[in-house]
Amino acid sequence: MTKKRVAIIGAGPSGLAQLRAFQSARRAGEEIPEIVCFEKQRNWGGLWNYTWRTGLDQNGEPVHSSMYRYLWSNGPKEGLEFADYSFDEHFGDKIASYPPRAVLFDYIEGRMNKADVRDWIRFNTPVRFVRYNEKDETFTVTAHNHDKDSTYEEVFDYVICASGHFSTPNIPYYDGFEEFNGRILHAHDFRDAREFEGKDLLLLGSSYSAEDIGSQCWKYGAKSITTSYRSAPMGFDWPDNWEEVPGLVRVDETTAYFEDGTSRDVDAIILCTGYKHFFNFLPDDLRLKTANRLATADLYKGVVFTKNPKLFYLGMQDQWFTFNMFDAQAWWVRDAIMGKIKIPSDISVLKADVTERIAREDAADGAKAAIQYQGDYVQELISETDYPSFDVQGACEAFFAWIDHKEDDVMDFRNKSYRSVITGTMAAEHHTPWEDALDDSLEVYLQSEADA
Ligand code: FAD
Ligand code: NA7
Repeated sequence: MTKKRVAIIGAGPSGLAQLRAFQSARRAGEEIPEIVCFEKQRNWGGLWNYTWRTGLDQNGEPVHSSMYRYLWSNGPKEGLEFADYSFDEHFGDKIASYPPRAVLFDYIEGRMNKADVRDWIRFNTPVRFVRYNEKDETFTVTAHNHDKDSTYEEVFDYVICASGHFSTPNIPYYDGFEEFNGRILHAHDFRDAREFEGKDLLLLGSSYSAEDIGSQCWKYGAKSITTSYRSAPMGFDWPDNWEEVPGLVRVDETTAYFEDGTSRDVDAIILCTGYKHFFNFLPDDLRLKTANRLATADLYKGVVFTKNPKLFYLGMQDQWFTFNMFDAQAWWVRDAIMGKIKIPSDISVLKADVTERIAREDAADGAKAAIQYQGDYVQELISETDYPSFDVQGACEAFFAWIDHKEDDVMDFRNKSYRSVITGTMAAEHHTPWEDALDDSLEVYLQSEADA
């Protein structure tokens, strides 16, 4: 019998979780399908693979990463730790709770190097299109090998889409944008806060990007930050030169005008207005169309595409939990593909599951209830596979404390420490408070108190 073939699209944290899931089954002596992972970038890590580029990459493809210099984890690392590869194992010593991007990239990479599956990935190879073949229930994947500059087709039995959903910017238009004298950019193209030193900045949005890019710019010397909210303010106790104002109405050459009748002169506008689930390589019958929410549309168990259960999506939810949720999903999808978990054949059962998840999310009120909702989801999936069980509730508690710490002081929460739910290790206190730590390199972050 020929081996089943599985295509994974993307080698970010979700796609890598999928590779690790299959590798762990193989290591346990199980017969696994043939795995091919297509990755458009030259390296793995997805958004965590930093690039200075914006716009188009060296191949003319849209740049994937939305991350920027000086980005530190926006939640405690104790909420995302891999259950099969602890921070202690990777770094050999305890580290602080909010590592910068390079440190988390190193951690992601460490687990994959140990799994030794890099040769399952075809780098520099975007998937151009996927077609479902009704006759033999297979998928034809068209990919572009940029090293050879050639496109080719291959046939697979299953497709797992792990291409991320924080890469294609949602870019609104406001009156006067074409007349504004300063720079207007989306968060996706933000790279270095130092560019805005001494400037008056307007940021649109009231979610993670507005909070974090505003904080970066504040830390690296912006003159003032104004954040404009559409629905509700973030409501933190901001530093003196940071103000939250209602929705933007229009701008002219130099000035932004808001719904409350106030105005501000600003030098640049950063649109922290979120991202689109964007899959231009998928036809209508295979393409997920969902809002950015915890209970996505059309995904049974949050991963199986109800309109074609041989197609899976990873990491398409809005995210409190990240790496460990991708693991929970990847182990579950592996077992579904390998026949250890049965996907109901009755589509009404799949749809009912989606409806129930949406209703339950709608009933969850506030951030802590949303965290609990997603924690319960992670728990649900891992209890159906052999993913190493861990104290998911403990991870929820770390997130609850994080929410409280942000309420207390949004410029100080990254100085807090949490206990690992995997090893029990209490995180180190970082040698330098976040506000004063201007060098975000791995080397400096990992220095001991004595060396710093
Ligand atoms: P991605 O990381 O987006 O990876 C998707 C991969 O698919 C990429 O490598 C991409 O090149 C590839 N790909 C896309 N299209 C194709 C194609 N057609 N063919 C082949 N390959 C393709 N999470 C945290 O836990 N902590 C944080 O501090 C944090 N900070 C964040 C900051 C920002 C600015 C953003 C945008 C997100 C942040 N996140 C954070 C959340 C982030 O979504 C996850 O950590 C994680 O990167 C998601 O992994 P993923 O694999 O699902 O998607
Ligand atoms: P989010 O969390 O999707 O938030 C997008 C924000 O942008 C949100 O506050 C929206 O307001 C606002 N928005 C969207 N459209 C508009 C328009 N047209 N005008 C004004 N404001 C608008 O995206 P983020 O980039 O902050 O975070 C994404 C990920 O990056 C996150 O998971 C982190 O890990 C990092 P709303 O509240 O909907 O009215």
